[in-house]
Amino acid sequence: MWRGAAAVLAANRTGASTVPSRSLYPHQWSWDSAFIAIGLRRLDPARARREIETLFAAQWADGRVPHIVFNPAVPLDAYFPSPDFWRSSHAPGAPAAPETSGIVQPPVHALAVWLVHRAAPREPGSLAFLARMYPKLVAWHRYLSEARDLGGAGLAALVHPWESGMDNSPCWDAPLARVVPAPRDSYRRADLDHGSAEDRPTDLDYGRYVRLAAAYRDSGYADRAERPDGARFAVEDPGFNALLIASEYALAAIAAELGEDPGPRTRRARELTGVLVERLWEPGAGLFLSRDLEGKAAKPPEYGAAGLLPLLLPWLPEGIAEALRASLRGPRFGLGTRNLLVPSHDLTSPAQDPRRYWRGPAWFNVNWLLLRGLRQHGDPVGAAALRDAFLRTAGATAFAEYVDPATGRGLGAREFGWTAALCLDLLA
Ligand code: 9WN
Repeated sequence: MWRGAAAVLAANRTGASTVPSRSLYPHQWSWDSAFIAIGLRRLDPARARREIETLFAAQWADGRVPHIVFNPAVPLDAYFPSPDFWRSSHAPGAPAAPETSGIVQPPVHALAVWLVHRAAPREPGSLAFLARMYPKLVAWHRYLSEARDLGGAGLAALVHPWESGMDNSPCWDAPLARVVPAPRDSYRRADLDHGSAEDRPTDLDYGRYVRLAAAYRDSGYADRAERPDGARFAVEDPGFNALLIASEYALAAIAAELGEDPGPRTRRARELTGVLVERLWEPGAGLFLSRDLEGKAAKPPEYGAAGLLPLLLPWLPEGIAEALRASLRGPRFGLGTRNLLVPSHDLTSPAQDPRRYWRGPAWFNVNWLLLRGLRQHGDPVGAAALRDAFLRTAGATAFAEYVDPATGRGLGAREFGWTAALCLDLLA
């Protein structure tokens, strides 16, 4: 299995970075590269460092880290939306090269940087890597905490479903229902050249993704610009913000390693945890819920696996970690009863679909994060069982992009980057 996973990362390597999938995703993706680096640190720490530094070489002047860094050698029609859609090199503050998208993805990077360093702390180059990354990570977190504080309480808001990394989660159905889809003949879905239409988001979803991304682009990627009716989306996502907080703790550890005072970053992480709980915790459900900043809360609410991710945090107010662990095993997620792995969406929701992308299948990065959460909160037995199911399922599906959570049947792409990388991490 180790050799198989390493072979996937070798095959997906393109120059200084790694693609999620040769067929479906032939460029560099932001949170994919963070997870890929977490696995690569077990194999080749220098390559893990390079993976992250290549991504941050495309950071914008305002601190944002784009969700895609395009490889100029890949034909434009291999992936949609392509660089000619985003037109980043004409956008204020974006690098002149390479071309990138203008939206972001979950900020798992500081955590990845810290874990990469911890794997080989005495290796020549590792401390210098930390020192180079620290100000870039600080700028990235500042962008999220200032420009993206659209709700005014301190959490980062998302302006596009792709930013959650969980594109077509039912959590976005209500906020997306207000978005007027772009005409179907105004773009070409390259994803359907490689993926099966039943496993991917629908045409209606895509029309809305295109509308939102085009309106954001046309505003010059300005987060507070007025956008037309039918082209607005702003949500606070518990998964994205939990990763921001986990990364704040990692920044504190990096600061200490560099001889700086970690206090302000630790305080910020705890303060943000308080805001997360105050704004998004649903005690009745034992889960965190996303908040729609443009309209009323969906009724009934939709519970996604993102609402479990705060389990990753080292400090939570009393009772919350226990409630999250109970939710993992309860009727909504069925871990250890109905399911081998944690599904991406609530099993009791009518919107649940065990094969369609982020509406039910299990994803390996989410399961890896929850496994860390179980370890963190005193459940080594649960974590060991999840690790076992993770490795067996990834191995049996040729490192699938996602799987049916009950049967483990592989779905989406195979030889998927973060699936292979996170196997290496769990095997090490
Ligand atoms: C849009 C690359 C990315 C992941 C996301 C996943 C999917 C892209 C797409 O693939 O999104 O960013 O084209 O569907 O949803 O989490 O980072 O693997």
